[in-house]
Amino acid sequence: MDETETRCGFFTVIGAPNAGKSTLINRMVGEKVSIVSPKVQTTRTKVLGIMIKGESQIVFIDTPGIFTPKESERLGRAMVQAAWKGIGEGDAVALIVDSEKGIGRDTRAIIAKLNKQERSAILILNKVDLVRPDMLLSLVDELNKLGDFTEIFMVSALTGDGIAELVDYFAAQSRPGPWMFPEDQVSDMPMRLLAAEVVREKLFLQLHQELPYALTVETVNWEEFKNGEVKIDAEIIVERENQKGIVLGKQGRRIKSVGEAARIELTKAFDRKVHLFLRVKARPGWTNRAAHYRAIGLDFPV
Ligand SMILES: Nc1nc2c(ncn2[C@@H]2O[C@H](COP(=O)(O)OP(=O)(O)OP(=O)(O)O)[C@@H](O)[C@H]2O)c(=O)[nH]1
Ligand SMILES: [Mg+2]
Repeated sequence: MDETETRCGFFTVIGAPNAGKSTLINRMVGEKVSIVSPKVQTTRTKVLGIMIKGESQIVFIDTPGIFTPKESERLGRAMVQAAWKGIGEGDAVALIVDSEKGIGRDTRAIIAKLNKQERSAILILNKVDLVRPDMLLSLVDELNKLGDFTEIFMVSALTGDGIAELVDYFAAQSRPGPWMFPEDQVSDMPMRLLAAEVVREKLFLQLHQELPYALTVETVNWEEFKNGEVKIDAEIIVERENQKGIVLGKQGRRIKSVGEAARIELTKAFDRKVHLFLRVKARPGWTNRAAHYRAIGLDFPV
């Protein structure tokens, strides 16, 4: 496309944990670029989702959910810091609110901080499939009293309701200028990191209580064969020896099931046969080691 006609916009998507930020971006981009789970704090780092609409290239910056981490929670602090940093990188901010959950403590704190920074935002009420319309209207009233919203949308990232209008809006808000990414690019995530993220998603889906938060996943080896197949070795790093058994499961059934689900998804994502090998390692205090933060694109120290 002729550069004089193109437009480009960067939009940072923020919100409380579990509001549906990643689901929404995946839905708009039309491909899974960011992992999703029913648990809070699934996204740990900034992830780009990129799409073309007409002459506009729209870049969404997915961010970790913003909450108030304890002083001792270093990973949590790094995640929240990455989210606020993401805000500085976009042309505009879109605040996602879970309309079923309403205005919780986290959303309230986010709006307060936006106000302090004198930053207006686009408000997106998500999960409208779960609430009655009259509830939505009172939620909008309440939110309008708290913050400065330039535009309000009501959508369901799950069903796709309201998404087309939202994408049109982002396209129209994009500014004249060259596209910043190749036309077919949907994400900025390197394949090695994507492999680790998909494994982590399956662990989030299959493990419970504190364990998902005690682990990280790293791709340690990536080998491509002449026939196009790829062999990926990934390590699941937990904090304590006694957590290894839970990740492995009885007779290794849990890790087998995680590996199988991840392999199926990666085969689709990479469009080639994937051989995935998972190992579990205990590394006490990994949340205090810089290398594990850099591996997923987080700053350290925080
Ligand atoms: N019913 C319904 N569920 C949704 C909708 N959007 C997202 N969800 C669900 O909400 C949960 C959280 O979705 P995510 O996309 O991981 O949320 P997130 O805001 O990225 O969460 P963090 O990365 O942890 O901050 C998942 O179980 C989604 O399936 C929606 O519009 N309707
Ligand atoms: Mg997310």
